[in-house]
Amino acid sequence: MSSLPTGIDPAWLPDEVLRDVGSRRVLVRGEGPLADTLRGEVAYACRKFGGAQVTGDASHDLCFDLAEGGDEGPEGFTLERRPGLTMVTAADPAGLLYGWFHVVRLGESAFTTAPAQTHRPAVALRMLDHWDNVSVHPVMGQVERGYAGGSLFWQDGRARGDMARVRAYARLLASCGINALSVNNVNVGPVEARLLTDRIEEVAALADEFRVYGLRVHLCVSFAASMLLGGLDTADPLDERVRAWWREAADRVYAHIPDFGGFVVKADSEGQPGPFAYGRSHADGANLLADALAPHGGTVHWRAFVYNHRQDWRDRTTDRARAAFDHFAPLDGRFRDNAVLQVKHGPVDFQVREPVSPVIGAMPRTRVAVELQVTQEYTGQQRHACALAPMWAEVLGFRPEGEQGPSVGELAASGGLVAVSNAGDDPFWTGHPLAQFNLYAFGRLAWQPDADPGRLLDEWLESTLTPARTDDPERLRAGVRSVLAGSWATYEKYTAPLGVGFMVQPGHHYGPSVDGYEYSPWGTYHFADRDGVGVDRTRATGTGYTGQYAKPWSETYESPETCPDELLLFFHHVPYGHVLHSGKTVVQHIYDTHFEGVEEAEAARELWSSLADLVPEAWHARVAERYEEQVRSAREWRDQVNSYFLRKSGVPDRYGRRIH
Ligand code: BDP
Repeated sequence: MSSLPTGIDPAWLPDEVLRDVGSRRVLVRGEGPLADTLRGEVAYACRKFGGAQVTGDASHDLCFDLAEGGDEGPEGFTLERRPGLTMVTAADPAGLLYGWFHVVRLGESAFTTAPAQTHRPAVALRMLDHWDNVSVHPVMGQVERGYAGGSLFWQDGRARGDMARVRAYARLLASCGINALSVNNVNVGPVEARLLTDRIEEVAALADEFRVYGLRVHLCVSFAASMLLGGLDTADPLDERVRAWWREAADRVYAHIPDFGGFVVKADSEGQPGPFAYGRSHADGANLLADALAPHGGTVHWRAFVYNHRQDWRDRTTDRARAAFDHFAPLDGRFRDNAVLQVKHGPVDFQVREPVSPVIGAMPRTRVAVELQVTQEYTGQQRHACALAPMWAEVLGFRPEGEQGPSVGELAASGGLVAVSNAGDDPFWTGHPLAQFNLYAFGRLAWQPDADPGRLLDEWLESTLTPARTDDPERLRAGVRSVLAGSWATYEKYTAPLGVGFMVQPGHHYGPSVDGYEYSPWGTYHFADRDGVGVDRTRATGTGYTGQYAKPWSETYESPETCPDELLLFFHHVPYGHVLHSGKTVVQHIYDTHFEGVEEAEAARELWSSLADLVPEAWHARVAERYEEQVRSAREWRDQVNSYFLRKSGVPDRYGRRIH
């Protein structure tokens, strides 16, 4: 029986939330590692709160049982109440384990008022990518774009010896529905490349911890592995020696990890090797690895984040936003069944506001996974509170073909929902304690893409800071909702305006630098001049990017009249005096939102400080410290962005506020 990790740091699922289930008599039926994990959960909760785990015919008031013929599907479960008995049934033990976490979330109502209900994940693959390096990178640190300390998996150049923390992480992830993860960086360094071959045992040790909570482990591999590790002189996907090398590599991996999930590949992107070097397509590249994995039931996740990062900024016809579609849409139908194209949700790079990537709707004959960024690279780096669930809910609800077509959440069911994790070995897991909500919400949205972000926030709050056990539950609830629910909108207000993106410090991407990337080759421009700002991506006069969308979006975005305000500068270069649908001019909107954003951040800081009596001290202090930095940084953004546009445009603020 697996034992539960105890005494590990604050996150959702503190012991306290086990009280309602831990005081019952609980029966678990079913065999195998996941059923054992469930028994371990039950035993732990009952030990803490005076209940009992019973066997055989002994009387009980909570029962987990396998049942055939239900409509839960794999991983789903049904909960029913009969007089004196709450029953959870599922087709497999994974469903029972998810059912357990659901009962924990319901708490007492699972035994009193909860109606009969069936839950099944809408998306089969719900995955986290970790951009963790085994060794510490001189510039990026150990976790690329990580803001929560070092890696949870790798320590002192090896897989961690003490796996208690890894096990606790597996538990947290399972409790919010995540069932897969990759354990190393997509930018595969020479040390990390060897995880595929002579260091596979370290990956196997991690897989052992995750397996018992129903998570399959994946590995990022270098497309050039046949050269780097295999001593071949080529990585050409059509070369028979290369194909044989990958087959053997996959065979070895599965000999160590029978339920290995598959490979994740970043190729021909930001310096990573790829099939272009051999004149081959990305379908050829992906299929090479898919074929090696196929006999074992593995999947290759091939990333669509392919673009030229050495652009000539003076050439306004090159458009980074176009790149993924230009590369991949023509390849639709050419990928193997066990190849998944993993597409970032926006066309550029995880900005605070982007349109949905046109690739997602353009590949009907390809399995597509949608990639989100839980780690807050461009959204405040876990120093700013920025709850991203509302953004993701918008993305997942977007319908690329208009109202009659499927949503992004529905399209992602073919390949999965994937996100870059924000967790590390920080005591609060995510650096900013409130950033835990992003991790939690991602898992829950991957399970149910149309879940309401507000409900998820409440769920997370109830199972983390347990307001019901405090002196003033309503004040705590209202306070946390108020600081988090609108925090993405607040962040957007004081950073890059109207969808234009970037304006961040180059390299580390924290804090403002309006022209930071303006004259660099990365393809992330705002084109502000004395007359106006924004990127003309229209078919009529710009880069033609709007033409990558199906109707109605191709038309909606083409015209500044119909383009939504929040994306105006993503699609159009407009004069500062252009009047938005809101009735404001672009430049006045910039001034107003930047003042408002700072005021909102200041108000959130004050509100948080008023919750000191209701939140554990260490938690409260850590968040308070982050708010100091958020307010400082928000003011810096406001001052730089506003003064930049005042100087460029020469248009004064209509309210005469001081602009530095
Ligand atoms: C960008 C990050 C970079 C990642 C890249 C990726 O700045 O560190 O390697 O995405 O997704 O956002 O591959």
